[in-house]
Amino acid sequence: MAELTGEERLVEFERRIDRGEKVEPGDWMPEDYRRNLIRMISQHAHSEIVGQLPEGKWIPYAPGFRRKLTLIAKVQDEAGHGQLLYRAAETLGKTREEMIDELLSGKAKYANVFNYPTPTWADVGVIGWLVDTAAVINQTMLAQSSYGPYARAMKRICYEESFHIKQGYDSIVTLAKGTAAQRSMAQDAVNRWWYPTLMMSGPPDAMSVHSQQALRWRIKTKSNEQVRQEFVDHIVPQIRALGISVPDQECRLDGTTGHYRYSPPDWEELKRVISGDGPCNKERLEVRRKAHEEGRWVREALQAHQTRKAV
Ligand code: FAQ
Repeated sequence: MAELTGEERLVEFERRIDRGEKVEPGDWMPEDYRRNLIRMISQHAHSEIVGQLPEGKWIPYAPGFRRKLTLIAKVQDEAGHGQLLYRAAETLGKTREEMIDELLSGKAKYANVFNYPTPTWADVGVIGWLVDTAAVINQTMLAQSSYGPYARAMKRICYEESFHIKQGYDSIVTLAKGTAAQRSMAQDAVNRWWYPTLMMSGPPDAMSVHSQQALRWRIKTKSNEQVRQEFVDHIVPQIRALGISVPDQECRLDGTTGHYRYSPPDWEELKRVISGDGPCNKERLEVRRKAHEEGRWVREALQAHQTRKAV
């Protein structure tokens, strides 16, 4: 049978996508599809790894043994998600070492939200509740992605993240039902995390560089704005039910559309934070670099063991 031309391969590939088939690692795929996926999955992996830090710092100070255990388990889950995602990106031909080098050198991006400080215990609750909810809404969409290894990783990750939401929500409910000082701590954390969490879904569709191609090839199945709106519609009633206010005067249910309106975040701030100039970018990368150096002997020992086994 005659070899397919590049054009014919692309047509066949797009037909597969339209039929809802999954693309698997050995399959032919356009180079742009591969590049877009490596970019997105590796940034997602870095986000899980760096995402351990803002909450991880609270492990020694968690109020009580039960909260401490739950937080340790959550942070450990995020490390596992990072590993699953690096593995998914490796199936596309990029090595883990290359990806980690890009993170440590500051070249790679990771979720904006992990560059903000966590000065109080309420921040831990709000990350679990708001940030994990935004992450799960996005990841439930990504579980439908056309790339098989990514979609399957997302399914598993979403199961675990839904427990994270419960632990965060439980902490905030306790604060919201507590003393005036506790209630004010919860409100203050929601005030500080509201806009960074809205930014997690990415820039508005008109400013998004990659969405058009990602949607065409079902790398993502919803636009940034659709995902953000789903998050707002889901979370606003929850916030208000706890007696906490949404820090946006414009936030109200639009009777015509059935969706909550909200004021857009400052998109210049998003650009700054993801380009390395957020409140905690330097601190986060320094902690990662130190951890990487301290783990060097473990990697070397594993490598030596592998080499001995192979001889
Ligand atoms: N943060 O053209 P678009 C979690 C970048 S996991 C950082 O719209 P795209 C679990 C974007 O990469 C959270 N960078 O891009 C957890 C691109 O840069 P590039 C992470 C952002 O890809 C919870 C440029 O701006 N989740 O939280 C952001 O179509 C608690 C142009 O943007 C994922 O990574 C941002 N918010 O849409 C862990 C999910 N927004 O590559 C611990 C997978 C945009 O040109 C504790 N990723 N950028 O240099 C996605 O769904 C997408 O990549 C978006 C962006 C939606 C983030």
